[in-house]
Amino acid sequence: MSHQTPTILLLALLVGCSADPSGVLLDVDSTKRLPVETPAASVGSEPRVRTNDVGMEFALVPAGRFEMGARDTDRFAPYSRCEGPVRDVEITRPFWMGRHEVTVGEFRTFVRATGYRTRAEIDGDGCNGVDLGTGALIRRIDWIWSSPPFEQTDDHPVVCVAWEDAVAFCMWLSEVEGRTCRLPTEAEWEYACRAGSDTLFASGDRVEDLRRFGNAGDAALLRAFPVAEGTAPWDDGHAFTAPVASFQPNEFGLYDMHGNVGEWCQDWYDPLAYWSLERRDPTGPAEPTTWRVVRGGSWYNTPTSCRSTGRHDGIETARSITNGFRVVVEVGRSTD
Ligand SMILES: [Ca+2]
Ligand SMILES: [Ca+2]
Repeated sequence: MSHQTPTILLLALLVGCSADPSGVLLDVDSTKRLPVETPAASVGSEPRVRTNDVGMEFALVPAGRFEMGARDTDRFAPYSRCEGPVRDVEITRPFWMGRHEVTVGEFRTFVRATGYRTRAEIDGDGCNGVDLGTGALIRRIDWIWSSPPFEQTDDHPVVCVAWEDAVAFCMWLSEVEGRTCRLPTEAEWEYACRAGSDTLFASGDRVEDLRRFGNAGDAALLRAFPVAEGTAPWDDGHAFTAPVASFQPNEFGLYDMHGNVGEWCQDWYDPLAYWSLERRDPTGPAEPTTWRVVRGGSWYNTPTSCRSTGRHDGIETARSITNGFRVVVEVGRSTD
């Protein structure tokens, strides 16, 4: 039997750059816009994809340059002070990226193969979320990756996984793949999300265009969660997580970079990270901070929070019903 424990942990995770009223589930922050430089190859052409031995699909993201972050002139600038200054960033090597977030089914394969227990299970106190009736931030011990507070099939993105759980998955997959698998750097993530775009979303600057590309907080969420704020003025039919790849992919063939679940990245989070960002293949702050980067927003967030430049943060051991991850597979000289 589960019991509920009101907690202030989620609020304690709020840092720096937020202002999105519904962006508070795990950590938080938000908004802005920016410009980018398109990588020559692959934009506008058919994405190159592959499926690995455990059925995970990857798309090849080409090397290239882009402008990372949001400009001061961005209309969401008041919400995006941690998203600048804009940096000219070069991704010098192509990489394979999961076409979608890691699913419940894929995570189950990992657990069955290794006997792995997530941080939520080891700690025995479950996962962070909200009481859908009152909007109160709560944690329940029975909320773990295999039993979140909403229905999920194996095609849904896994949630209630901490950063360290995501890293453990990547380490296992590295052995399965025989090559380095890891979380994306924050720069790789934004570059892949933009897929050559320089707009608020890969779909353009209009918030309404996000409807085709991502599962954000919308009328469906509002029906299930009447106290939700800032929801999108449309109904995408998914109050909580949606099966991965339910929406359109971007130009790199990647699904759900905007919304569905927020995605853990490799980097430490620092609201001022861009002031000292390396130009080539940046990996974020050199010194540990308290948080790791989370990107893309989720089913619980407003469209604003799902922008290409939106940055969120979470403690490594924190787990939320809004957060999951996707995997990068490194390539060498060959892209096979
Ligand atoms: Ca939705
Ligand atoms: Ca996502």
